[in-house]
Amino acid sequence: LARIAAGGKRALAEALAALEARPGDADVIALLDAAFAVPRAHVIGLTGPPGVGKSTLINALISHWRGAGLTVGVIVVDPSSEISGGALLGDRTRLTTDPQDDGVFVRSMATRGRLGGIAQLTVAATVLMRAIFDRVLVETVGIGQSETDIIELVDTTLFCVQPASGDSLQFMKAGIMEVPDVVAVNKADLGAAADRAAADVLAALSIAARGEGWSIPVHKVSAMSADGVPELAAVLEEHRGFLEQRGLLDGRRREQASGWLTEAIERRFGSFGLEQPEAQLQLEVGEGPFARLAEAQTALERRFTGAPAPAAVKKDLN
Ligand SMILES: Nc1nc2c(ncn2[C@@H]2O[C@H](COP(=O)(O)OP(=O)(O)O)[C@@H](O)[C@H]2O)c(=O)[nH]1
Ligand SMILES: [Mg+2]
Repeated sequence: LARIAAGGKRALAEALAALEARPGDADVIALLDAAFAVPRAHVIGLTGPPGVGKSTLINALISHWRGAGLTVGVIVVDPSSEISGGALLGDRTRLTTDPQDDGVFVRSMATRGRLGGIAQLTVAATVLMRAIFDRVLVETVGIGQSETDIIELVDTTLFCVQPASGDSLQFMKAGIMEVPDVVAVNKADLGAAADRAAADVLAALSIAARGEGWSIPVHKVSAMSADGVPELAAVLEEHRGFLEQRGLLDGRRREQASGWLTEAIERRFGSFGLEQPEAQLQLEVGEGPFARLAEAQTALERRFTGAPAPAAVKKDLN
């Protein structure tokens, strides 16, 4: 992990390639659990409909944070690969970062035809990058389920809306307003329309509070001119502070890890698999889910293929 952190873009790219190529290898699993144990970044998810300005906002946030000496990792989740083989997202290279700057790293990931839930590779990449950077941003392209799935992955969810699109109201009706921790009304340079959108969102939020004692801020920003970006960064920081002060951050991350375990087992072995004793997994404080998942999968495979488990594996599970 230290070698990857010190090795710049190339070392990280190689590590991510290993996660993708051989996710079941013992060294990969050990790396991920080691990374899970030393979270460094505040992980922020950006959601919102296509065209709202998420990528532009990410560029602006990167500049802001790099200017403050903070390192930034970005993961762009691209569910369009399910539909079109990846061609839908012609704009996904809109992120324009300096290739010489080792303090910023962008990686886009296809979700490859999986059904429901966050792809395991995205989980793994987030955990690894969380151990390395000061900030990690996860952008979804805002199609369907990925909007709400992102909450399983991040500390803070930032929902982006834009003026006069009708999107904000539609998303609120669909119940998405229970998801975000912070709302950004982008394209504030459009003037009065942005004020109206902000008022609409505030009105909707007043009837859909998320609870936990955090009232969701609605922040106007122009990603293009960077107006309001430092203030937005400060609001995001405040949410992280809130989670830490209330002792919610570790709990949120542990619940997420348990969720990944459950989801991975269910995806592979169905709900019947989840009911098996091998799948009853409680994570210790600070314990990563990756080795546990690999053990459980091995044990369940043995059960379902009828092969007797070797003594060593039995002992571990008891
Ligand atoms: N007027 C205005 N246009 C913006 C702003 N931010 C983004 N855009 C434009 O909105 C379009 C979509 O932006 P993009 O970042 O690709 O949106 P994404 O699909 O949510 O990632 C682009 O043409 C941007 O130039 C903004 O603050 N003001
Ligand atoms: Mg984009």
